[in-house]
Amino acid sequence: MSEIRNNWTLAEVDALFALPFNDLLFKAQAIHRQYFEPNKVQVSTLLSIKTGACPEDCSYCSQSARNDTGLERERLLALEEVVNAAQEAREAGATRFCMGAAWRNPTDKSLDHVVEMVKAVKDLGLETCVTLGMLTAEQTRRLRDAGLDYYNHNLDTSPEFYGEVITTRSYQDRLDTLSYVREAGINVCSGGILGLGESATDRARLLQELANLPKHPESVPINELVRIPGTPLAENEKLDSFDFIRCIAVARILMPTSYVRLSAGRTEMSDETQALCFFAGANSIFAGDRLLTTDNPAVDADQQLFSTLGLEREEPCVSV
Ligand code: SAM
Ligand code: DTB
Ligand code: SF4
Repeated sequence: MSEIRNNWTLAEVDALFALPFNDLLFKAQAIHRQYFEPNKVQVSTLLSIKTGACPEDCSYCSQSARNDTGLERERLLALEEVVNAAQEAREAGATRFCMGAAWRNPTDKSLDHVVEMVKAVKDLGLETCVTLGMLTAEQTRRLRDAGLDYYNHNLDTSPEFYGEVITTRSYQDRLDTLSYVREAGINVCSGGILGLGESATDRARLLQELANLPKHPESVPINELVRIPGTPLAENEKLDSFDFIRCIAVARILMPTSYVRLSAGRTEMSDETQALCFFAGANSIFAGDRLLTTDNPAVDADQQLFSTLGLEREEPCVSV
């Protein structure tokens, strides 16, 4: 078994990126097979439970109040709407339901509603995940007591490039929230976005930061930037597909037991690129026609791709 390490040096991560493509993918696939069934993919579905008018200035995001993206702001959804969407996701084969809110942080009152949502979605036999921005230690414990399985909070990019992307919340704020989630005993979901205009070193540093957390996140979403008109990054150049695939492979090697999720950006990826991502060790996706505010491949198209590649959805691990 390959060793689980939390002390990767940048030189080691750079050396992985410098491997010939075939050597890198072979290594990633070999490690993947030590810890996971090679043809199983975990499937999550997303729902935006509170959309738009976010006070943060994340330059990639359709939901920042600073970005004129034409997005309609919506209030927190009612419990019934959330349960209906979760039921649909379960019927479509998802095992985890992820609820996202465009908040800098939840108020204690809004958290009351989210707690109800978590309990109701869990009662359907789905795993639960929420992404609500920064949390206090006390709020994190409330979510744990509600039975929350995962909290998503991304590092997004390297600490060095971070200030070019977001100025209203610091890297340390993000690390603090992640440490509360870890301390509360909730599974950590944390990853980043590629294609923000970062350098190859920034990508290596992002993966190094994730892999050197005191414990690896159980879930590592790797997003390709969705270039949204009205955001400052709308005209960014599309990331080279091989650079994206290499990042998936390096994430797999650095964090052998984590689920690596091929996340946002799949509508712009060919089936062949996605197939190489799975070969490189990605073993989780978001399925469903929408991500939070943007499109995702149609469920039928994903089903077709799974069938072409002989991939199967992982079974739910929570019983109804
Ligand atoms: N407001 C909360 C927060 O930022 O923590 C939760 C929702 S936020 C939309 C969750 C994550 O989605 C972000 O951290 C970012 O990594 C990802 N994301 C947002 N917009 C994106 C885009 N245009 N392309 C790719 N990923 C994006
Ligand atoms: C994550 O890393 N990616 C998801 C989820 N965690 C919350 C969000 C992707 C959002 C893509 C842009 C949108 O749909 O607004
Ligand atoms: Fe707000 Fe999250 Fe979008 Fe940043 S990524 S603007 S915090 S919704």
